[in-house]
Amino acid sequence: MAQAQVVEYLYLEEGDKLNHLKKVKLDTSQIEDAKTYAHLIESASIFQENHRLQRRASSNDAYANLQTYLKTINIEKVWDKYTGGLSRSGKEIIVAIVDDGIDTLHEDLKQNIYINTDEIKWNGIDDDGNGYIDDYYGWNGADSIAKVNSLYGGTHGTSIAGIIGARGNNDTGITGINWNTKLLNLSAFGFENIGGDYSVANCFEYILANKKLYIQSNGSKGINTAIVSLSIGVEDEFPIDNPIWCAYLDSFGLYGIMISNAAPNSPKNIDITGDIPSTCLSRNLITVNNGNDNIANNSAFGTTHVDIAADGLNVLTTAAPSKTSSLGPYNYVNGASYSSPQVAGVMALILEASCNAFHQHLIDSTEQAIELFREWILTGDTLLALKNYNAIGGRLNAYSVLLAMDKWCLARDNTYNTKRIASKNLQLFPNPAISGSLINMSIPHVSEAHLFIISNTGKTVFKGLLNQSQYKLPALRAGVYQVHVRQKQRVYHSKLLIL
Ligand SMILES: [Ca+2]
Ligand SMILES: [Ca+2]
Ligand SMILES: [Ca+2]
Repeated sequence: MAQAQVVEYLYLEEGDKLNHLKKVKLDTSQIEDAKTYAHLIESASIFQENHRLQRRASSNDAYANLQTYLKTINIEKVWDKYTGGLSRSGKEIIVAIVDDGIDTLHEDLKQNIYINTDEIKWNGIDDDGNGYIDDYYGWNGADSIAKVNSLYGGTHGTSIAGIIGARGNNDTGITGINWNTKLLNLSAFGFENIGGDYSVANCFEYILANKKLYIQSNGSKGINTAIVSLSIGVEDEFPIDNPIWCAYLDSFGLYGIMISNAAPNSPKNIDITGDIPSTCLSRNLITVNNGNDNIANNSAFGTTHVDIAADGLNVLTTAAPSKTSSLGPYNYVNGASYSSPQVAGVMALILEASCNAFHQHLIDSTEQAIELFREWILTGDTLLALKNYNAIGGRLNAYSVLLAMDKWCLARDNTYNTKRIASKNLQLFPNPAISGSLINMSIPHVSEAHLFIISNTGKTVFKGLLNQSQYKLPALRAGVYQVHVRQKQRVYHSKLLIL
């Protein structure tokens, strides 16, 4: 369920010069069939999103330079190419945070909170038919109700949410690893501010039931959770006494959902002492401890059940209303609870960046795709000082993850290396092309669509039925052309440069 979002577009009426650019705001939920949109596309010689300018590679958020942990994971080199948002096929990347709730009204989080727009809040009815009444902002698994945040809850969850996805480049506060993402708020603590296996199981069930519904309904219902962030658990326990946790994590694996989990904050070897969920054997589970150049004094460790470290010391992130500091609704926090969300955040960013071939792999060969994704995430910096503390003997490096993914995708998906264009649904490659050469296009549902190539003066220089995904271009003069694929009221557009 795509969330409605107002996007500003620029257009030029046919015959007008570039200095007559006009602006129009459209709700993305209406765009695919809005008459206004179709009309504009028909009559305009230029039509494109009014993209917000980005300062390359670093955000404009006031406190971003205080987020030293982001430098440690080498995130800026990833931001040169990807800052979070929709996947290549236009899907939202949803990260479920199972914790004590998120301050959904926080100035730097509210735009990135997942909203179930098919549900009407507080009318006592399950409007979207997913089995959960009024689940507009998420779900409270402790009290089995839709109201997620208690007066006391949300201090821990709000800090986690900011690391994964505080809004980036909005001139406000900090920046998340994902500038744009969707954070699903699930509380396992509820109004009593007490959590147990039962409340966790309810949150897990919410994720699973909605994922199943999403798949069964071909995306028209349910919630497509991709990543689960866990910074909660039960120390000194093994799977034999905790079948519920491990069964749910295994079930997530069947649907290609990855989990990032925080190791405990006590200096012990959990391979020996146990920990749930860290000792669950699910391959889609990655357990993270707290370390940078060295292991943190209070971090748990284990070369079998802990996979990788991330820096959880002095992590500046978003703060719940009861935890504000001199920086406003932001504060410094410490612990593996804040290491794990760095892995969850990188998982989401890499999933957003990854090629269509990987997303298909995740559907067709889920088990192998999970192994591959796991391998990418665990491509970290190895350090002698971390050697005996986790399985890779190292810490997270987001750029290394990107390179590992790049390598796989470049070898398998010839759409991967193409720059994404204004319409997220139509990819054209090669772009630029040479007049008369073959071009390929990748769009959803090509049946009964028409292809138009329009010059920069607004003249249609080619039109034809689009019944294949590869086309021989007509002879065209060098220049920039708009390529439209029109399907009933839907219009996908891209630009093409002919050399
Ligand atoms: Ca519902
Ligand atoms: Ca409702
Ligand atoms: Ca921000």
